[in-house]
This record gives sequence, C-alpha cells and structure tokens, in this order.
Amino acid sequence: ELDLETVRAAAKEFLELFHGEDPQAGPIEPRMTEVLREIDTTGTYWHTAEELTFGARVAWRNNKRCIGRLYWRSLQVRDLRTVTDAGSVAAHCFEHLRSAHNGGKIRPMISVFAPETPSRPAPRIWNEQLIRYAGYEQPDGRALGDPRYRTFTTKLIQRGWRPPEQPGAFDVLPLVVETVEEGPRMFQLPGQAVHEVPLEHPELTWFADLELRWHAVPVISNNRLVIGGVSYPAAPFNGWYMGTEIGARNLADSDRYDMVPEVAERMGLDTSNEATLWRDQALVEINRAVLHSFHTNGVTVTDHHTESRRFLIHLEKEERAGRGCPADWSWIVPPMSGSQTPVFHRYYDADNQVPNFVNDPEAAC
Ligand code: HEM
Ligand code: NRG
Repeated sequence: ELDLETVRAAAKEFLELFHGEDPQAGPIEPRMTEVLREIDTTGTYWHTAEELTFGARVAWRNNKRCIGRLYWRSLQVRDLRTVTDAGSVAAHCFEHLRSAHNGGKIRPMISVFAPETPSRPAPRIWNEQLIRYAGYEQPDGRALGDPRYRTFTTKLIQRGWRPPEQPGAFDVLPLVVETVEEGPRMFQLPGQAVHEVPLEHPELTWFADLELRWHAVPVISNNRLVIGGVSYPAAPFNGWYMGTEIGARNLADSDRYDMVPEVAERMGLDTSNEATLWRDQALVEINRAVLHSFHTNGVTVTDHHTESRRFLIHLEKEERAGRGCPADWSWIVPPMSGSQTPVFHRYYDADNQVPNFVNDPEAAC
C-alpha cells in the first residue's frame, strides 16, 4: 500500500523527468498542480497518453537486465487502461501477439491495462509469458514439455484445463486472467496468435528429426510497470528473441528441455570425458540451429555478438545524453561465449531507477 506522500513524491519526480526530457511536453506547473490535486482527492492520478508512452519507454530504458535497450524509443504503447474485464484483457493480449508478430518482422510493443487504484484492484495475468509450454511428468517418471512450468501446468489442470489428448513437448498453456469481480479465468490461445518456428540445422540434417520448435515472440506478462507512483500490474511487453535465450537456456538447461546430451550423442562426440568439451560443441550447434531457423522462417532474431555490440552503443549514447545506464552484469552477459562479447569485459552502474518494470512475487505462480 502506497501512502499519499510516497505517491506525491513519485509523481513529482516523474513529471520533472518527462518535462525535462521532452520539449513538447509543455509547461510543467499546471500539470503538476492538477496531478497533486487529483492525488489528494482520489489517492492516485490518471496519466496522459503522452506520459504513459514516455513512462513505458523509460521503464524499458531503466531495466538493468535488458541487453536490447538500444531500441527503447521505438516501443509501441497500446493504451488499454479502460480495459478491466478478463475476457477483454485476454482478447487484447491475443491481438497484441498478432500485431507484435507482424508477419515475422517483430515490433517491440507493450499493452497497458487498467492501473491499480485505491478504489479498484487491477486485472492480473498469472502466466509468466503469454506463450508458455506445458510441463508434464509422464507415468514412467520422465519429463515431457517444459519442466519449468510443471507446477503451473498441474495447477491449471486442477482448475479444469484439459491438455491435448496426446500430450506433447510443446503444448501451449491457456492464459489466466484474474479480476476481483470474476476471479481467475482461463482462455485458450487462438491459433493465429501463436507463431512458432520449427528448428532445423544448416548442415546437420538429422536435427529436424528432434522435432524441436519455439515460439516467435517472447511477451513477458508477469512484470508490473511502475510509472510515477502509479502501478500497472497487467502490462505485457515484447521485443524479439536473442538466440541464446532459446538455444543456450530454454532448450539446453538441464532443468529445462535438456537437449545437450542428446545432440552431442547424435553428433557422435566423445561424451565419456568432460574435457572433450562435448557440451560446448553441442551447445554451439543448437544455437546455430535456432538462428538459422528463425532467419529461414523470416522471424526477427538477434545473435549475442551483435546485440552485445549494440548494447555498448546504447550505453555510450545514454552517457552522451547525460544519463547513466544501470545494468546487471549477470543478466547482460550472454549465457554462452561470454568473453567473446564486449559486454563481458567491464562493469556497470547498478542503481535502480524509475520508471521501471518490477517482478511481482504476488502475481507469480
Ligand atoms: C530481459 C533482450 C526488448 C524489458 C532481457 C533479456 C534479454 C533481452 C536477452 C534477458 C532474459 C533472460 O536472461 O532470461 C531483448 C531484446 C529485445 C528486448 C533482444 C528486442 C527489442 C525488450 C522490451 C522490453 C524489455 C521491448 C520492455 C518494454 C526487459 C525486462 C527484462 C528483459 C523487464 C527482465 C526480465 C526478467 O526479469 O525476467 N531482454 N529485450 N525488453 N527485458 Fe529485454
Ligand atoms: N528468456 C526468456 C525471455 C526473457 C525476455 N527476453 C526478451 N524480451 N527478449 C525466454 O522466453 O527465453 N523481450 O521483451 O524481447
């Protein structure tokens, strides 16, 4: 619960930032008076469309974990603050997926739903991302699907979700939207909202037989967007994938799809001894397959070398603009070949800045 003094201070700080950075924002005094009066009477205030757009872009710019921030000004902001019921939230999320995919030329985008107010709790999305794959434990004890979502999948099944007749490794989970009026409600994603890339390797023809795939657009839906003392718990956003997120983590981590041993085996590598670096060799080929397949399918994706260079360009630009650029080394450095990327060889400021996206333990399930 935010007390009024905290809201006032945060609103002031935000309006000063906005009017200081944007010459088109107009004079700050009348707006400041209006906002402070609104806070006194309602405990919160309604951002103008311009404030919302600026606030969402700067929240991205301020996020210490994101390597993709060079493009922060290009974020498209969908103002959906009047949308409060679960069915409409879900429908707009599906429209977000279609529109952000854009035939493969992915557009960075955020959909901002109703804010949290003292008189009305905001809608919440339970899923970590709009598209996530179910995880199952098979009767023989082996894992099927994405083990990261096993608990979540079980919970959804208890709530009445019916997995496909023949459960598979890439079953898209339903979206869960919770409102105070309706409680949690589940919505199956329509086919047109889910674009996926089947994975093949540029040289290893057997790679396609593994029948691996991944979804084209990562839309994070469990982060809370906080702007000037106003909190938007449902504000799903997306950019495009950096290949390593899929190839070096989702498909490779031993507690995810754990594909490294099988790929190494098929490559005929000597797995009897760690020192042959079979893990490293197999990891490279999985990652080549991810980048190759996204390219072949015309879906935007980036490699970790290119994105690292761009991030340092962003950092320089921010410094020239008289701003710091806070970053978290452990999130910025890619999960493979770290020292081959320039972001590895330095340290970063680590202060938290607002506006920002915050992980919401309350909404995380
Ligand atoms: C995290 C890349 C766009 C906000 C990340 C991570 C990567 C990344 C690689 C680390 C993920 C991980 O290790 O799991 C990119 C790329 C983008 C992009 C290539 C292309 C445009 C965006 C956009 C936003 C955003 C549009 C918000 C408007 C964030 C946030 C995190 C993050 C909040 C931390 C997520 C968490 O805590 O789990 N990004 N990003 N990014 N990014 Fe970006
Ligand atoms: N590693 C996660 C996605 C985290 C965010 N990454 C982005 N964000 N690229 C995964 O699904 O693998 N983005 O907004 O583009």
